[in-house]
Amino acid sequence: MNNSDFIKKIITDGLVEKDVKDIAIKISNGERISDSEAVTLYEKAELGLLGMLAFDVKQKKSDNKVFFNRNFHIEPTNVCVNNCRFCSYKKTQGDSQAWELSMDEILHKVAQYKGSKATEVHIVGGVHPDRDIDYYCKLMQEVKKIIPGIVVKAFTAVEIEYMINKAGLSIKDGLQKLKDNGLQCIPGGGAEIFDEQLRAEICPEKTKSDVWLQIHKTAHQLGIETNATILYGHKESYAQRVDHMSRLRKLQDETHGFSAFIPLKYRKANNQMSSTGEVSITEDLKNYAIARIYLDNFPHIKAYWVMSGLETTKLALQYGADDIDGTVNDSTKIYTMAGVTGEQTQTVEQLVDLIKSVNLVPVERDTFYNELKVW
Ligand code: V47
Ligand code: SF4
Repeated sequence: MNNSDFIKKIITDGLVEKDVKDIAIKISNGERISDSEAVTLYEKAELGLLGMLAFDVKQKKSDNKVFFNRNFHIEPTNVCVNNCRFCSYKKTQGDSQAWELSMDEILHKVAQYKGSKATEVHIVGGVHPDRDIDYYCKLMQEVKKIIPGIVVKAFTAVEIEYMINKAGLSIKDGLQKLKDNGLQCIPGGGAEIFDEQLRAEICPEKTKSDVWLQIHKTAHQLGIETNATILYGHKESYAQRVDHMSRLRKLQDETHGFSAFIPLKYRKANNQMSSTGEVSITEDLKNYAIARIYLDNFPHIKAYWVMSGLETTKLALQYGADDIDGTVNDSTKIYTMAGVTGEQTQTVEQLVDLIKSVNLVPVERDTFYNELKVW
């Protein structure tokens, strides 16, 4: 009896409600579930069952493998023209916690990784009012001069929209210009929650949902792979989480340009939505599992260890995630400023041990999921 048959037997013999049972059988047969079925899973399915189903889906996609890479972040500035209510990171110019690194300061940070085995630099920050597309093009060129082989994964759709508009370019021409100057992959930030009404409440100034999707669609058409995120665990309903994933699943059917989906749990410290609180770890696991099941056309689900912490990351690997991001090297402040405590850097050996501790196989990858080494 294979895994899926075993799960089907448990579902059929066990005390699972009829509607959940029907959806579970569909999943173990490899069929796509509908939006309303995903909402039913959120509302009624038992966590253990979701874990079994999601792990089976993950195994069919990536076998026993769990991916990670050697990366570091550069955050040029936390000065931002927007004012997202959940953001603990943004500061106004002149604030004691604001930083605006000069080109030289950024390049000095990059130079520290020359000769290291890092394969990716992840550059994101606030939307600075005085910086433009030419500044960022020059930055990417200079980074490549220092470490020619490094992959530049940079700028959320929010930063990209601002620099392209400022330059008076179309999305296509702006992205082409960024690509010509070194942009190879776009991270998944800025997606937050696509529901227009809730988005207007929690991040009214930010790139609108259809523009975020249009930027990623155009990137895919130009051959730039991207990621997608969801910010969950604040004021959103289950239907709004599913609506968010539904828009991503539709776009992915068209372009196949997304590599990974990254659920980001809302963290409450030092921002304007603190009274909302944070959801539990069981809610995190449920969310990883349903994302893995629902987004059947996404190759990878990432449990970003910097955000979720090492213990929850281990659990997430049993609930459908197959990627944990990279070494990071204490180079991002987004989460510490939002109250995440714990490790901010992991050696390759520590990431390998984390994955092995849940009996899965660590695979070091590059940005595009080419396998570099099975550990
Ligand atoms: O878009 C901001 C989130 C994102 C908070 O593509 C918060 O591989 C929780 O997108 N609580 C940026 N989340 C980070 C991001 C990312 C990170 C790692 C890897 C990749 C990738 C992408 O951080 C923002 C926003 O959704 N965020 N504030 C907060 N208080
Ligand atoms: Fe600016 Fe990003 Fe913070 Fe929003 S989440 S205020 S866009 S830095």
